[in-house]
Amino acid sequence: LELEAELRIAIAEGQFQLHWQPQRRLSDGELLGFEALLRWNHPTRGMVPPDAFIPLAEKTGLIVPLGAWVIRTATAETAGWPGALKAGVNLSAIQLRAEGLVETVAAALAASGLPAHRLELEVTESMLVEDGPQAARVIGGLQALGVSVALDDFGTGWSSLAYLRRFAFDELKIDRQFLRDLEADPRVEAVVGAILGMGRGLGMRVVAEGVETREQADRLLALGCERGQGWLLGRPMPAEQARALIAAEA
Ligand code: G
Ligand code: G
Ligand code: MN
Ligand code: NA
Repeated sequence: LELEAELRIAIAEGQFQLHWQPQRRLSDGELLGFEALLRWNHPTRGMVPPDAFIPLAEKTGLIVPLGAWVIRTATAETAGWPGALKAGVNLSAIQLRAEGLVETVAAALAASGLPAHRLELEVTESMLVEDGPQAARVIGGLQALGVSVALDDFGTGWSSLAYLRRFAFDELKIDRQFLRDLEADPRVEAVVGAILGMGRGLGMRVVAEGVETREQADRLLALGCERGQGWLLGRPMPAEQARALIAAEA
C-alpha cells in the first residue's frame, strides 16, 4: 500500500498515539508539564516517527483531521492531571491555515474539561512567514479562549524579532541546536543570554529544549534560564507512564 493510503487507514483505525515529554524547572527538577509528540504505531512497520509521515500528512491535507485527533486526545489524556501541569501540543502550518482550528480547540476543551490555561499550542516561525494576517487572527482567537501559544524551535528561522513584536507569545522554546554548543562556544552563550533577556522583557516564559546533560542545565541556570525539556529531564513516554511519573513525584 502507498503511504498515503496507509495514512488514511491509520487515521480511520486509530493507529496513532501520543508520547509525552516532561518539561521541568531546572533548579529543582519540579515537573511543569509535558509536550505531546505524535507516534504512528504501524501494524507492520512498527513505531513510525513523525518526521516520516507529517510532511505527507501536510501535503495531502490529512494533517487537519489528524491534528484534530491530536488536540482531542491530548486534552482528554491530560484533563485529569493535577494542579497546574501544562499540556503542549504541536500545530502544523496547514492547521493554522484551515478553517475551524479555534472551534476544534474550544470543542476539545469543553469535551475534556481541561482548563484552557493548561493547554499550550506550539507554532513555528515558518508558519508566521507564510500566513501573516491569517496566523495573527487564529493565534489571537486561540489566546482569547485562554489557551497559551508558544513559539517553538526559536532561533532557527530568519526573522524572529519581527514576530516577537507582532505576536504576544506566552512562551519561547529555544531550539535544541543551541544546547549542543552551549559549553564550547561563548557566542552561543551570548545568544542564549540575549534570548532570555528578550523573554524577560516581553513577559514570556523561556524553555530550553534538548537538555541532555547536567552541565548544560547548570550553564542554563547560570544564564537565568529556569525551564528545560530534554533527555536529562525525561524521555517522551505514553500517557499511562506520564500519569505514573506525576503520581510518583507528587
Ligand atoms: O520526537 P520527535 O521525533 O517526536 O518529533 C519530531 C518532529 O515532529 C518535531 O518537530 C515535532 O514538533 C513534530 N511533531 C511531533 N508531534 C507532532 C504533532 O502532533 N503535530 C505536528 N504538526 N508536529 C508534531
Ligand atoms: O520541534 P519540536 O521541538 O517539537 O521537536 C521535539 C523533538 O525533539 C522530538 O523529536 C523529540 O523526540 C526531540 N527531543 C526531545 N528531547 C531531546 C533531547 O534531549 N535531545 C535530542 N537530540 N532530541 C530531543
Ligand atoms: Mn514542539
Ligand atoms: Na523545538
